[in-house]
Amino acid sequence: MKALLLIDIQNDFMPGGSLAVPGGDQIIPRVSELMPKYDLVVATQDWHPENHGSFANNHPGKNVFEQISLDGLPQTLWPTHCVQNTGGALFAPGLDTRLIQRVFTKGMNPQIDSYSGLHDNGHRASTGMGEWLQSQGVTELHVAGVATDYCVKFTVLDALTEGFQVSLITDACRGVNLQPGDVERAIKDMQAAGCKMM
Ligand code: VGL
Ligand code: ZN
Repeated sequence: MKALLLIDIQNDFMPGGSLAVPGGDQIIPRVSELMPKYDLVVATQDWHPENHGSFANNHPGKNVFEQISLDGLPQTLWPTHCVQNTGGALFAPGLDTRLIQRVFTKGMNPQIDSYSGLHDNGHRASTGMGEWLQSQGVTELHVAGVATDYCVKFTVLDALTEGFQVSLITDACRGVNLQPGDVERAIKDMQAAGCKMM
């Protein structure tokens, strides 16, 4: 079985949000057109506590987009975003959440970030998504969302490792591009790992 996997389509990643992904809102019409075509639609939601270690604000003297070490792992510092139970963490308006069967939250542990929807960045804990998809008989994933160069990429790589067939719906994804070319490099990395582009 095939499922549509929507990554972090949340207000803070849309234009005007605290960690806006350029053109992030442009994927909504495309995603909305696709959702009814799938028997199973699953979404991830970045869901951080206020004291999360990925927020520059929680590291006095450090700036946004600086690199630090967080509990032994390299970590990019981000603007405060997707704080649990705030408007920025809500799914973007226009996304028909009634068509989403399951939501997997990630990034709750203040000591570690979780770009992938399947595991945290240190592969220390599972979100349960891979196991749940397998229990539903899902073998194939079509992925859309933000950001192509972070959460989309690491979700795709983990899903491939766990044995899913994965395709990226490229016109339904947008990236941050902190460095020019990051999105293109992310797409190459995903392709090299076995992801198809559609
Ligand atoms: C994301 C940075 C920090 C993403 C989430 O959804 O790609 N990026 N948290
Ligand atoms: Zn985050």
